[in-house]
Formats: sequence, C-alpha cells, structure tokens
Amino acid sequence: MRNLLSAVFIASATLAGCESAPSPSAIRPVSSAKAPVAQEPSRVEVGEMGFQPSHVAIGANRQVVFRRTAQNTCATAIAFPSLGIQKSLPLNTDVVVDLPSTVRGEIGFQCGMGMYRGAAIALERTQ
Ligand SMILES: [Cu+2]
Repeated sequence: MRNLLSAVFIASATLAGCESAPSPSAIRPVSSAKAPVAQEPSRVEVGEMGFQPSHVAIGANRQVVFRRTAQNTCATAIAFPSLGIQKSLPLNTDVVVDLPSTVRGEIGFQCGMGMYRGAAIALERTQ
C-alpha cells in the first residue's frame, strides 16, 4: 500500500512538473517566416541583341538584376546615366543595381557605350 501511494505521488509530481514547465518554444508565438514575401527583383538579360526586356517595371524594392549571357555583345557594362550609376557585367553573373527609393517614372539605362538602351519604370510605392 505504501509502495502504491508513493508510486502515485511520484507519477502526479512528474505530470505536474511537465505542465508547469513548458519549454520556451511552446509559448513563443508561431513566427511568420514566410510573410510578407519580399518582392523579387526585376531581371534583365543582356545578350547579343541588347537588353531583354528593354523596358522593365520595378517595384518597391527598386532593384534590377542584370545578367549578361552573351560573350559577343558590347554591353559589358550597365549604366544609368541620370543617376550616375555604372557597373560592369561579368559574363553569366547577376549584377544587382539598387536604384534610389525616391526614383519615379522611367529611368533610362544603357550599355557602357550607349548603343543599347532601355528603361526601368519605377512604379509608385505601395505603402
Ligand atoms: Cu554597347
């Protein structure tokens, strides 16, 4: 009888211990790691025929990714003359251009020598 009582006592103490000591992860609110989804940067491929697409809309993140995929193109650099931005375009490498958050409307870009031209169209910020 004494053994049974002590067994019950131990069992209930163990249960109480479990209930009174929740792990920190159990009370932490579920994190919304997926939300909100960051906007994908707009992409422009730089090939033998120039920019594809030549006109690209950019969103709130104000980013354009250029990727040169052709060896034989004079567009080995990307320039945004009105913003004083110029970056070289290594072959098959993503080059991210961050435009100022203040830009609005159509912002022209071109290859290093100005033969190929295009434009990024900055949409109004949604927030
Ligand atoms: Cu060129």
